[in-house]
Amino acid sequence: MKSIFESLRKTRDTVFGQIVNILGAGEIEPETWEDIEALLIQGDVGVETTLALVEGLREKVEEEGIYQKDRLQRIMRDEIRALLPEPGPLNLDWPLAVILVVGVNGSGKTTSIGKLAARLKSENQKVVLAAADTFRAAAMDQLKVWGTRAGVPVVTGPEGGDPSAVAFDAIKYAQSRRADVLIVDTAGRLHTQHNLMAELEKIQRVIAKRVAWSPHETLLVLDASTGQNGLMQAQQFFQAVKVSGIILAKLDGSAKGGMVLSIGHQLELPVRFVGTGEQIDDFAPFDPNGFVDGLLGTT
Ligand SMILES: Nc1nc2c(ncn2[C@@H]2O[C@H](COP(=O)(O)OP(=O)(O)O)[C@@H](O)[C@H]2O)c(=O)[nH]1
Ligand SMILES: [Mg+2]
Repeated sequence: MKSIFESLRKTRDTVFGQIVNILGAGEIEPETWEDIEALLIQGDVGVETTLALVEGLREKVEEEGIYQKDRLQRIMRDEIRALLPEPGPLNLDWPLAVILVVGVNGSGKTTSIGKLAARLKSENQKVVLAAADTFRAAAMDQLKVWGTRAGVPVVTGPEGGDPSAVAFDAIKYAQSRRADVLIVDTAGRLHTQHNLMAELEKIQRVIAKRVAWSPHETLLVLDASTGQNGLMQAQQFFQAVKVSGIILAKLDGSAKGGMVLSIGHQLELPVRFVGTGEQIDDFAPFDPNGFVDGLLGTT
């Protein structure tokens, strides 16, 4: 299992570690702020979040009468931490909790669902998966493979069939088996973006009609290697479904871990889990404190 600290190595080495270097000895000068700003933007923190962060730092520095650079590091840590919403537990305390998983093609939905299923199962939850990505038969097969790995049943439908019908069948199946959690996989690409969003809306509607207050969680999977582009994609999904949290896949090997700051600050969504590799246990609940330590190299 790859740790968060290890998965953040590239982000740390190329961006945040450089900031820590800037914050060496000497006095704070106007260039200090410019350098920090440039590195944050380069590190996929996003312009809006970068400006807010640097503004916050400058205010603190003024308030506390600090003029030495080496004192900035602690303030930086606190300011970054303050941008990240507390994840809290998943909203799963229902007779049957339904988790809808959305995201663009290749972002890591199916893999993350497999990992999440294994995790929930290890916590003694009875899990069922719904293969509502009927667009390609291979997508359903892939979920079946993950279902086998995780040891949980997968409900599928015919290729090209109605994904809402699969969700509907899976709900009936899960209820008859008295399952605790149903996780619904969805397509990330259809003939048009409009079709995709209409389909997701419909799945959401069908689920909501069958199970009270559901979907209880709608998790958007973002690929950590896409940085700020991933955030732009996220906005499109907001038009169709009510996203409650983010799964950040492929954090391992990405230098764009800084995007987590703008997920918190701009999207105002908690990151729930991070994917740190292709194995079933390369998956961890998001811990904001551990994440900030991983970014800055503080332990
Ligand atoms: N290194 C790494 N690869 C991942 C991770 N999550 C998914 N992948 C890979 O990303 C590719 C796309 O994943 P998939 O789950 O099929 O995406 P989907 O199209 O959104 O369902 C696959 O090759 C996965 O093995 C991760 O956390 N780390
Ligand atoms: Mg998939």
